[in-house]
Amino acid sequence: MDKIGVIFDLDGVIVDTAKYHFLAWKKCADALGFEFTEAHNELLKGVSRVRSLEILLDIGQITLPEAEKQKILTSKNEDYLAYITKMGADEILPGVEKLLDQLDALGIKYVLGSASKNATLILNQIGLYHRFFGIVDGNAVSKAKPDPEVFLIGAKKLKLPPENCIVFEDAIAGIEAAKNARMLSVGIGNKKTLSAADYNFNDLTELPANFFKELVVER
Ligand code: B16
Ligand code: MG
Repeated sequence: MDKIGVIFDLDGVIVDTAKYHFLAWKKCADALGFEFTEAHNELLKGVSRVRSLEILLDIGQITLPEAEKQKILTSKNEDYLAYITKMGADEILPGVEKLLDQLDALGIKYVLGSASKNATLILNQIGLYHRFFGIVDGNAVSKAKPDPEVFLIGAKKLKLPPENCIVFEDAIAGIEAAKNARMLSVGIGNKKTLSAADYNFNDLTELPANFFKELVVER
């Protein structure tokens, strides 16, 4: 029976920080004089900060010099930090703690695999940092999802071959990254949007109690 490990995305799986990214990016768009909607915000999920700004500027059909872009990136992150430093354990998404308890009981290790450079801060804010066997975040990677780099580093931390890792993701780019890493993927959120995933659930509360036991037996 092969050992398995789990890699969790952060935003959209463990917490909903997309709402804070939205508020911070909307402030940038307001200052630049164009509308930025929640539908636009969907395009930024799972995408790096720098890429998010490129998408935002495309939406506003604005071209800016590099120095201006750097200023926006800094002020956006300051605004975002103001939101996330107020976060607490009450913002952990439903089903997360029960799932981590289940993994602990089964002796299955888990790491974080997130595009966010603020992942450690967020996990500390919600009191879950100490539970992860390792953290792979936006500071550790040079290539963004759908490149598999973030998850392949996660597999190394778990000391497991990629084929023995299961990724929980809420973004299309994240599911693609898991596929590119040759890992099993669990899509959390809209089943149609995440149809490329091996398994789909609307949220973690829907995960069957025997999900991992059956996976271990199957492999
Ligand atoms: P930061 P994830 C991603 O987190 C977010 O989904 C995405 O919207 C954000 O742009 C990215 O982190 C970078 O975040 O500005 O904090 O470095 O879903 O990969 O956990
Ligand atoms: Mg995500």
